[in-house]
Amino acid sequence: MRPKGNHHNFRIVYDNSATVGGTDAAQARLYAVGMATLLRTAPLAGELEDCGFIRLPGVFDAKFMDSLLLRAHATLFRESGDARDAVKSNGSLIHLADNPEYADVIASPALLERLRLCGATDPRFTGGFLISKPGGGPPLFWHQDWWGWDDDSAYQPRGHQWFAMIYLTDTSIENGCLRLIPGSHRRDHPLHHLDTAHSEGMQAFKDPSNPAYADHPDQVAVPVRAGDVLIGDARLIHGAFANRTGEERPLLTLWFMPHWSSMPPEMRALAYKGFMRGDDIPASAAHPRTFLDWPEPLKQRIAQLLPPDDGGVPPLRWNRIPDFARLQA
Ligand SMILES: O=C(O)CCC(=O)C(=O)O
Repeated sequence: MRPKGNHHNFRIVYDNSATVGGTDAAQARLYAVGMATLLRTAPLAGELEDCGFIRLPGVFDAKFMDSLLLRAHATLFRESGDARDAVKSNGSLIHLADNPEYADVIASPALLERLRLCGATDPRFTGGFLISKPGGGPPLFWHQDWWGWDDDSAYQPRGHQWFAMIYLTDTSIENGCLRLIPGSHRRDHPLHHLDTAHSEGMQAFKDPSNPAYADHPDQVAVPVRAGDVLIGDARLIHGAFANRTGEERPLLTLWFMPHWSSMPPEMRALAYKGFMRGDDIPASAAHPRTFLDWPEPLKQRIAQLLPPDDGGVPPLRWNRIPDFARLQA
């Protein structure tokens, strides 16, 4: 299957022959990508614009991945059961501003190089989370993460915010890999019209029968190997399968604005507000820590990626809901 609106030479393959465990996921198509794509820059940017995501294989080596996994298990050990229960659908939602031990991956030269290969002109880091689905954890609800839908540029091919997802173990449909709807960052899709995705009830998995947790015929499963990086457009509809194994499936999601200096100033102001934890994601403290609170030796490690406070411009309205009429049909 090729996503609609394909102007570029896609290297994406949906492997329909793969069988997957469990009846729920039996129809999921698997995503794979040709290695040759990595050798050419412009097609990567085009692929991201057209499809909404890219898998970059083998960015980090096994030793580094093992050290990240060790740190993630330690972070999860400190997280309370109640905090994890409150976001049962996500599995955990641990802000990295509270956990400076991930500074090296945020500022990793290998990651920065891949962002540039995907077309980033002036990438700035605005936040990140450890999202870990425990063994037996339910599916993650369908959602998109973009908050700047009030600006006209949100309806253009080029995305203003990307995720870099770094799964710390191999993933599969069995242990809760990512699933997504290719092209939904620009095209209207029925899943855009579901109830507010980031509500507390949705995060807590209050109503397991909500269609936001269910399989969808358009879904594509994106299993990865530990060390791969998934780059995606914040507007893309995505979720994750349930974890039907007994093991944690940890993920670091890092958020970047790839074109900071050419973003509309009002959008920069809102991105900066989010970076300062003025977003809509509940924090456990009244004044949550920010990356600017890190002591100098830690802050220095990520300094080149931090967004500047441009000041003086009122931010755009925080709006996670697209104007459906302006999405492509
Ligand atoms: O848990 C996952 O696999 C996906 C997490 C996610 O949707 C996100 O980080 O935005």
